[in-house]
Amino acid sequence: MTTSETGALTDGFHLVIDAMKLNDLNTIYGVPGIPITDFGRMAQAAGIRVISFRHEQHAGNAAAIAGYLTQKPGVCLTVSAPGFLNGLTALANATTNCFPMILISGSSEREIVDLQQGDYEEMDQLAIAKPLCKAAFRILHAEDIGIGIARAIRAACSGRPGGVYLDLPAKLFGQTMDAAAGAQSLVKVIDPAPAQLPSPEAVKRGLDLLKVAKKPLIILGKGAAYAQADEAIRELIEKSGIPYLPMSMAKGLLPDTHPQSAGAARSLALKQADTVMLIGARLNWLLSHGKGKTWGAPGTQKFIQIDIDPKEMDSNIEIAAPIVGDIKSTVAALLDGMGANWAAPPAEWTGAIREKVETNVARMAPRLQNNNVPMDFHGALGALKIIMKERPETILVNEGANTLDFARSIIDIYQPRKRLDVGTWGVMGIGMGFAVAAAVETGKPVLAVEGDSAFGFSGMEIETICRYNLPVCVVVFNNNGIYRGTDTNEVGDDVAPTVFVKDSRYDKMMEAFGGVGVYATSPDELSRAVNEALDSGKPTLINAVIDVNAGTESGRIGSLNPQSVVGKK
Ligand code: ADP
Ligand code: TZD
Ligand code: MG
Repeated sequence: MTTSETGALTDGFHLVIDAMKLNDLNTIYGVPGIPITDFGRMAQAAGIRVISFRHEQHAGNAAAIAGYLTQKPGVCLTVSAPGFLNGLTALANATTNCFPMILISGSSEREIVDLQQGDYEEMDQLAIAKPLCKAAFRILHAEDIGIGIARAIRAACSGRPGGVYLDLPAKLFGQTMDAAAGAQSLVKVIDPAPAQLPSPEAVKRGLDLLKVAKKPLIILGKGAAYAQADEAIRELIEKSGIPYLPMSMAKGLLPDTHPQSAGAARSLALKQADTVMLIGARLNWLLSHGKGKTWGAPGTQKFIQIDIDPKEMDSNIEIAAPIVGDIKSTVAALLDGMGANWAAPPAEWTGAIREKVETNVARMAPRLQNNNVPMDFHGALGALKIIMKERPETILVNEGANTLDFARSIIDIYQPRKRLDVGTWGVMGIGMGFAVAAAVETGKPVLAVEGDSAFGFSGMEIETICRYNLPVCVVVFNNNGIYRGTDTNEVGDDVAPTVFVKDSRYDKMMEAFGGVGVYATSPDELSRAVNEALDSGKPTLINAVIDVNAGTESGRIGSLNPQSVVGKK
C-alpha cells in the first residue's frame, strides 16, 4: 500500500527536512524565531543536528567553514529581516572566500512584503541577497522544495564554490501535499561538483613553461586545500622539486617544515621566481596583485594559473598559461604529463631559497623561547607553536591583527585544513563560529588564537561552545586593545578609539557559562593551560596577558592605511 492510498499528508516543514537528509545535509547552524522555530524542533526530532547560536553571523560563519571542511554546503538557518541580515555578512564572506554554504531564511508573507504593507519583519530578502551571493532562490510551493534545495546545493558546490541564499516564506512551511507525491518530488543531487577536466593543450602549455623555468615557484591557495587532493598535491610538489609557498589557509597541505617550503623565504621567492604556478590561489591583494615591489620587474615573471573559474585568469596581470579545471583532475593531469624523468629545478635556486628559510628560521628561534612577563607575541606564540607540533590534528582558528600575522608566520601547521582564519577579506568575527563548526564537523580539538578585539566580535558564542560541550580552547591575546593598548586621547575624557578596558578578564566570561577560565601571564603558564584544555576537551578560555607595547598598527598591513597630509591627531 502506498502512502497516498492511506491519504497521508506531508508539509513544507517535513519536505525541507527530508530533502536535506536525502542530500546528507545533517547539520543546521542557526538562531530560532518566527517562522522557523518549529522547523528547528522538527529537524532535531528527525535526526538533524541543530546547533543554535546567539547571533546569526556566527551561525553563518560556522556553516561557511563547515562547507570548506566537508565540500558539502554548510546550512545556516535564520529568521526574517534582521536575522537574515545578520546572516548575510557570513554569506557574503563565504562567497568571497569560495566556501559552499546555503543561507536558508524564513521570510514574511509575499503579498504583504511586495505591497510594502508593513508585515512583521518585512523585507524583500531575495533582492537584497542577490548581489551578495553566488545564487539566490525562493520556493513558493511545497512541490518545489525538492528541486529548490537541489538547485541550492548545486549552485553552492559546482564550479567555484560560494554562498547561496534560499528564501522560504512562512506560508510554505505549513503547505500540505500528498505524502507519496511529496517523497517523489525530492531530488538527490547526483555529482554536485562535477569534475572539470583541463584541456590537454592547457596542461602542456603549463608544463612547457615549468620545464624551462630556472626559478620556478608554486603557490598553494585555500582552493587547493578545499579540493581535498592532498596526496596528489604532495606528489606534484615532491616530484617537481619546485619550492612552494602556502597561502595562509593552505598551510599544512604539506607540513610547514617540508624541505621545499618557501614559507620563511616569501619575499625572496616572490621577487626572484621566473615562473610562478598558482594552484587555487587568486592574485588579489594578498599577493600584491602579482605586481609592484613585492614581485620582480614587469615582464620578468611568467604565471601559470590553475583555477576552476575561467574568469579568474588575467584578473590582475597576464597569465601565460591558464589551466582551467578542478584541482584534483588538473594536478593528476600535470603528474601524468611530467612523466618519469622530470628534472628538478636548478640547485642554485632551490639552494638559495632553502638557505634563506634556514637563516630566517634560525634567527626567529631564540625569540620564540623567551619567557617574558608580560608576554610578547613571540614568547606566547612560541609556546603554542610547540603545542601544534605535538598535536598536529588540532584545528587552529586565528584572527586579530598582530595576533593573526605573528601566529601565521610562527605556528607551523602539519596537516591539511588545520588552519582556519580571516580569509580573503581579513574579516574579524569568524572566530567562535569557525571554532564551533570545526569541532562539530571534525570531532577534533580546536585551538582558537584570538586578538582581544577579534574575540569581541563573536565572544558571546562561548556560551554556545559550553552548551554543546565542544573541545574548544580559546586563547585571547589580551593587549588591551586593537593593535596595542597604548593610544591616548589628549583632548577629552574618552579613551582613544583603539583602547579597551584595561586588564579585562575574558577568562571570567567562560567561567560564567561553566567552562574553564585561566589567567596566564607567562608562556609557561599558557602552555600548561592549553595542554590541559586539549587533554580534557573541556571548553576553556585562557586570558593571555600580552605586553600592550608589543604590537604594531594594523599588524603587517599598516601600509594599507591612508595617510593624512595634516598628520595624526
Ligand atoms: P588564497 O586566499 O588562499 O590565496 P583564494 O581564495 O584567493 O585563495 O583562491 C581560491 C581559488 O581556488 C579561487 O579562485 C577558486 O575559484 C579556486 N578553487 C576553489 N575550489 C577549486 C577546485 N576544486 N578546483 C580548482 N579551483 C578551485
Ligand atoms: N571590522 C571587521 C568586521 N573586520 C575588520 N578587519 C575590522 C573591523 C578592522 N580590524 C582589523 O583589520 S584587525 C582588528 C580590527 C578591528 C582588530 C585588531 O585587534 P586585536 O589584535 O586585538 O584583535 P591585536 O593582536 O591587538 O593586533
Ligand atoms: Mg589586541
